[in-house]
Amino acid sequence: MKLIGSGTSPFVRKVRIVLAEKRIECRYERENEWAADITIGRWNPLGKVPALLTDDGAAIFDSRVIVEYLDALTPVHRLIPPGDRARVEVRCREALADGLLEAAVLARLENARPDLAQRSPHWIARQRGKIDAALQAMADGLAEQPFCCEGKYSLADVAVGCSLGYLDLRYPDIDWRGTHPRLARLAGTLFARPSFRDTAPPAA
Ligand SMILES: N[C@@H](CCC(=O)N[C@@H](CS)C(=O)NCC(=O)O)C(=O)O
Repeated sequence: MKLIGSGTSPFVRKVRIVLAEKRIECRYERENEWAADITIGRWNPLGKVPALLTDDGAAIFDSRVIVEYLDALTPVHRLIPPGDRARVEVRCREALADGLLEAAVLARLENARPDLAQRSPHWIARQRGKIDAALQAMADGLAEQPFCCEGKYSLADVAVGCSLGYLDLRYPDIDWRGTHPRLARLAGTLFARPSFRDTAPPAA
């Protein structure tokens, strides 16, 4: 198998962490999703990383589909629980963390417009509001548990950890550790895991 991704994409990081946790061998090919000569469109018509190429030639894209595929590939360290209710809870927490990331990426792109007059403060504030709301919901959901769902490490923790790691990388001004000590505690545990350490994005 081959994973195509970039070193700073939090969605790629989520897949790499799942690969590591499940001890699945996979080649990793770096692609800059913003480069002019990008080839990812061959595998994902949306032109986004990550994409996973399987040994039988299939291309799987969207990190949520890829991690589901990987989790089912081997029973080693299941990250998505089998029961309907627990599975939906884990996937919903993952969707929340991914949604935070989508808002963070949109606000960052808006802020990066070279012409200041083209930047929409309203749009940026709207996305920042989603980031704040997602952080609050993550902290509320965590409460005093050691991990996001049923006190057990799961895909929800992988996704939440990736979203918090991305805020550290791109939004150092957001003091989520100060405002949400519960998330800080969770991140302390997650960021110490080898799977997180080995996939840490390069410093901004
Ligand atoms: N829902 C997708 C999101 C993937 C995504 O947005 N990837 C970004 C990098 S963080 C990308 O490739 N952007 C390039 C573009 O939008 O053209 C997933 O979970 O895989």
